[in-house]
Amino acid sequence: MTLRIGVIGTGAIGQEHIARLHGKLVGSTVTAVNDINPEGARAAAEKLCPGASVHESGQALIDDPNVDAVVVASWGPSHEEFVLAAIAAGKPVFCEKPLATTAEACQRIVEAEIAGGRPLVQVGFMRRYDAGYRMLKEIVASGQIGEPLLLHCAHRNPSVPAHYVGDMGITDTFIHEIDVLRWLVNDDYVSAQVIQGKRSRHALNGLDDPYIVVLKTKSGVVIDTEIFVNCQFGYDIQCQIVGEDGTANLPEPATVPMRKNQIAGQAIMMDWKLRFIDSYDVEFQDWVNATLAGRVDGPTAWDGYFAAVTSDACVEAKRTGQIVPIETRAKPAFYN
Ligand code: NAD
Ligand code: ISE
Repeated sequence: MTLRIGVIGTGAIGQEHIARLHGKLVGSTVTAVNDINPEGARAAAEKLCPGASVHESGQALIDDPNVDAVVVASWGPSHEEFVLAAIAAGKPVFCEKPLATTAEACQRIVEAEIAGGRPLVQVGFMRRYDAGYRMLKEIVASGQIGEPLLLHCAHRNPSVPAHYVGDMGITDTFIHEIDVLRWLVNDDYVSAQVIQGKRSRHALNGLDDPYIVVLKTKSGVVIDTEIFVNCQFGYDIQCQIVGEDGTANLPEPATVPMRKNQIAGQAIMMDWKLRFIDSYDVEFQDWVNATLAGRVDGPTAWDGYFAAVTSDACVEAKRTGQIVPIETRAKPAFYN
């Protein structure tokens, strides 16, 4: 059986996902697309999934009888509307991160999914599917480095586009660490603190850049993460776990060591699309397989809600300079 998918949002990641869902992966095809920029949607369909319907609205795409499941890859503020509409139509929906831009909006999605009575929502936290993070998780779980005590992480982008403003360093960038680090150490967060760095001259649009976020978990693990989205030199993701008996680092992506022009070294990637390309493929193949089997196996709406509560606390901590508690509702049995 083939899963017929409609994709809302045909920008950077929408096009990446269309290409993998229409031709690269097994068991899926893209039958419909939509974007608020209709020209962009038409061009993406022609190039990547010829013959797919180009709908004038996200709702029309969701209502299309030739769409079995929906992928939401539009801007964050539009996610809630489309995920709720897919739930109302009883269609499985994969939503790119963030699930929604506030914890209240994520809570509405959680409540709608529970009221519908069956799991339908998966959130695009693809780092859980990355081979490097999976190896790190296995090392933690095996006890080889003892209990994790501290984590030192960094999320660096060479630069960001003009529409990247305000607290997107947390809501759009750090949200990846918020999800994957909690999954890695199998613990939830209890507090957040943000320490501003000296502002880079490359930080435009009034952006604060760089800064450090410190999260503390229930069991006492302290996690510091540098967010630096104008670092210039590359797309650089770091994660070191300090355990009772040793340390473990996220492996660097495999690139060829070279010696040239008096330098011995390895190239650093510049583009997030390439850094996690394999994990997107694994993530979507897993989603297609589970959806065809009537399940959600990946990060759930509850994970999206938890990330949003944490992200809200980080934004508050950044604004106030205080240590802000992270308090969520009790996890519904539906997500156990
Ligand atoms: P983008 O700006 O390149 O593309 C977004 C597209 O959505 C644009 O074409 C825009 O016209 C369209 N759009 C916006 N609002 C819409 C609406 N109401 N209805 C229909 N179309 C709408 O952005 P992007 O980099 O592709 O990011 C899209 C989403 O994917 C964001 O939520 C972002 O956080 C997420 N993202 C995830 C990853 C990841 O690694 N998982 C990487 C990049 C982006
Ligand atoms: C982007 O949306 C992503 O998800 C990238 O992984 C992240 O590095 C970047 O900062 C975000 O804007």
